[in-house]
Amino acid sequence: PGDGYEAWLQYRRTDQGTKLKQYAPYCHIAAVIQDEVMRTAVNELSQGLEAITGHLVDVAETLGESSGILLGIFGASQAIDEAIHADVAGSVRTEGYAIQFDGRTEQIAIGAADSAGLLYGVFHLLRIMAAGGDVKSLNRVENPVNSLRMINQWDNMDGSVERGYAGSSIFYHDNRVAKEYQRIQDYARLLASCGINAIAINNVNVHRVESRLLTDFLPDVTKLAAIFRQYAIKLYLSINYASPMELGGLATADPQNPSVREWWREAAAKVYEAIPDFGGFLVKADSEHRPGPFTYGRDHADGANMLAEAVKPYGGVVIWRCFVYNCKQDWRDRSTDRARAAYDHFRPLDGRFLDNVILQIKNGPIDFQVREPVSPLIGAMPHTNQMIEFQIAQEYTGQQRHVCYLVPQWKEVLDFDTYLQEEGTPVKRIVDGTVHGNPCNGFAAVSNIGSDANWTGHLLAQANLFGYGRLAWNPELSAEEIAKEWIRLTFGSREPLFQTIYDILMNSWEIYESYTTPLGVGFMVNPDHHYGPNVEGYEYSPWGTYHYADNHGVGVDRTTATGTGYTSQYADANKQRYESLATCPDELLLFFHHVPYTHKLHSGKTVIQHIYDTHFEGAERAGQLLAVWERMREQLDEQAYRQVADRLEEQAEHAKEWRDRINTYFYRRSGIPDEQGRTIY
Ligand code: GCW
Repeated sequence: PGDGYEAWLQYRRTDQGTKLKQYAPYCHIAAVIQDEVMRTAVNELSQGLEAITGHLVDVAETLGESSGILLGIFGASQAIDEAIHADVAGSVRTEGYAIQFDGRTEQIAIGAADSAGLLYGVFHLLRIMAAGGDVKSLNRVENPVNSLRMINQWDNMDGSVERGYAGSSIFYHDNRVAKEYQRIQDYARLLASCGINAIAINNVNVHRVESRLLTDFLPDVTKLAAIFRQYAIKLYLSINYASPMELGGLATADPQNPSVREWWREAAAKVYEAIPDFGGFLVKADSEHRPGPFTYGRDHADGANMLAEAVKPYGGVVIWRCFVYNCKQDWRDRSTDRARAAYDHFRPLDGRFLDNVILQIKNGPIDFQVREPVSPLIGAMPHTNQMIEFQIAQEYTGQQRHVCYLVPQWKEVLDFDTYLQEEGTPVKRIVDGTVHGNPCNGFAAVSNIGSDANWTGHLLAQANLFGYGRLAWNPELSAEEIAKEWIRLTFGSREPLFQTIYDILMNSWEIYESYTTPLGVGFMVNPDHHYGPNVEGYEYSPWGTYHYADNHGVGVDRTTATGTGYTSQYADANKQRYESLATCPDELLLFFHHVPYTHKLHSGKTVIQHIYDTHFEGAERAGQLLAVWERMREQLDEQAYRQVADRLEEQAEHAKEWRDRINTYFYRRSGIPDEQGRTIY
């Protein structure tokens, strides 16, 4: 794939320099362009078809008797109403589409209820064609399962990206909005092509300059909104809760203060005047030193509702993050458990939030670790809109220097049965709104892109961005299908390359987990930047992320019987499962229990032997990734080969560092030798 810039939209098959003539009959498009998103859809389709087939494409208002592709909005296009049966059309919802092939006319019809649906339908068709797939059997309706499918940029205006591992920001530099509009548009296109429909363009940690995106920089923001609008993506801003003071010169940011409320109403009015379809505000408040309502003796509902009222007249929403915990904890204090914090803070507020507030909840109770249980807050507030937050950026999963395909992890989270309404209440059904029937819901995730030519630093990390979008659209897709789709579009389907990349992706999370933190205990990383092993890096810090390893054992007792009581935040079936050593799954053992090194896992191994074995095996498997990749050299474009090879080389070395640090630490603590007598220092 060359430098990787076109990602999964290359539309040229790397495995057969030849164009795909089989699709030439479809190089006629009929559409009556009604708005800019529809224009985008038509442009994407004609450019895509030209790239795929090598034929010129013509666009007209009708197809007549010719074969080709018909695009139209139901009720507005007679041709589409004739091509797609009313019953089928009736099952297409907002942003959905029907796509079908008519064998008699040799026409492909894409019909939708709105132009966004057409755009998604076009990308669907292009995905099939670019992979050389069969269009003659097309006959389906697709509706997005989640209404909000959002990306959070953690970009700062100085050009840095918080937890960014792929260069600098494409949105800002030198405390200004960057004027690289083409790049931003190319990003919008990538996002829309996998189903994303919302973006917050600045870091949730909003500092002084970024606060002014709401005011001084509004003309620039308006320009960015216009770029994303073409791709049916709504723009949101992260706001600084203390803006009425920092920007407005008020003496307080108290949500009950009338001048504060007025300040926000005016601020919202100005934003909506400039950007009538503005999405709303994303807020990190009273978290990690950010200001919030606590200062004034108010709670999160007071704070969120004040903002919600300000955007309500325009149909805007407030997305309020639940990543709230005490980051100045005393490590000596064994009664405070960071894992409990989100639930303890928010659950009592259920029913108090306005209906245009959405709580954004991280998938796990701690912080995007390689392994965590599912946050018990998800689904626990039936009268409140909720959305789930994932992190595509690999902060704790190798920082895009190690390969770690995260879709399998996300799938586990989405499929997790909360038992909140008896058996069969998985996270995905809560997040999509079906369980509680709440109006606003969906997915958010921290982006993994930056100014690097290939967007994500590690070329294989593109699969995570793509996979996130596809999963937000339809959480039923499997990690395997998504991986295959991405590989086909990015590298083609030639063997053995295809299978090799597939195996690398599908094994990568397990490999990464095996040489890093064991059995769900988390952290053990270097403070601040979070890259690389440091077993006690956070052990005596105020951040609440401890493992309590001593000479006898390791792990956090979060049971209700003898520990922090965190297990009682789950519905009974899950509480029982985690509470008891007999049923707690091995991979989460140390998250929930403090056990001796000699404790036997369900696997039959002792904890200490498990640590040794996984670390030796994990580092070895990391080394093999490089070896298999090297064998693919002939089949790959040199640039793409190099890029991944360099990272795999670093991973292989760094995995050894992890192995030796972790093994040595636990060997010195426990004094128990490895059964196999391998080298531990
Ligand atoms: O994962 C942690 C990160 C912080 C981040 C915070 C959050 C944006 O280390 O860099 O801040 O989470 O999610 O707010």
